[in-house]
Amino acid sequence: MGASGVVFGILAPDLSMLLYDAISPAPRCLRMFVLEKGLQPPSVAVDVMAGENREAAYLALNPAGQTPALRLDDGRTLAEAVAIAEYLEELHPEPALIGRTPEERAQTRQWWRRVELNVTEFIHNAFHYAEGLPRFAPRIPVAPEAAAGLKRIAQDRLAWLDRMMGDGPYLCGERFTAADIWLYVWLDFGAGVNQPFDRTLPWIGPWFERVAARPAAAASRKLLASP
Ligand SMILES: N[C@@H](CCC(=O)N[C@@H](CS)C(=O)NCC(=O)O)C(=O)O
Repeated sequence: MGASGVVFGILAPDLSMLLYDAISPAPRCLRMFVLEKGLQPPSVAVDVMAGENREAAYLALNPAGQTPALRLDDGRTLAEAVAIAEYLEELHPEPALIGRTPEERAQTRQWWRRVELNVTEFIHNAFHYAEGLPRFAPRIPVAPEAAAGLKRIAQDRLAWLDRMMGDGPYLCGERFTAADIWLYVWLDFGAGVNQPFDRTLPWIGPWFERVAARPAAAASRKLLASP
């Protein structure tokens, strides 16, 4: 068990749904998603700063060693924030954050993938290879020489997204979706780790303030289990 011991009970025989949460952006995406849905899943905090997620107890649950993860009622564990969000939306369709129709869901996934594959993964990896290097070098392969280029491409692709946006308040027009959550959380994270985005971008700038004003945006800064 980790030095902090916050994953107490990680292997407990109780087979009910349990969210493994952490103070990091991927878990925060899922927290904001859960909060927007009005769900209150039981959760425990994993101390990723101390590397608790890389210890045997957590690896037994999620061999990828990353957060978030969701233990299901049958004892199996799901990882990847997007996959967990998709699962929760199927269990709790309302309010819809992915979509109510095949067309809505496809449109959300289109923007979600553009956001992840072009912007947020670049921010994430640039952090691993630069500001997060001391923490991540012992855990994952790192490429410090790539950091500056990744940061540049993330900002370039953000401007590319900006140019594609229409008149709607959100990425999917009038619908606030998971794609907005992911982009917001990662841009907010980037701003704090030497990856500020251009607030003068004509669509993204006002959009960011609009999403930041949602109660779930502020609430998602804290762990779900926080008092
Ligand atoms: N693609 C994964 C990324 C998960 C991930 O990288 N989680 C980070 C927090 S943002 C983590 O657990 N980092 C600690 C580590 O890798 O040791 C997802 O979206 O769930």
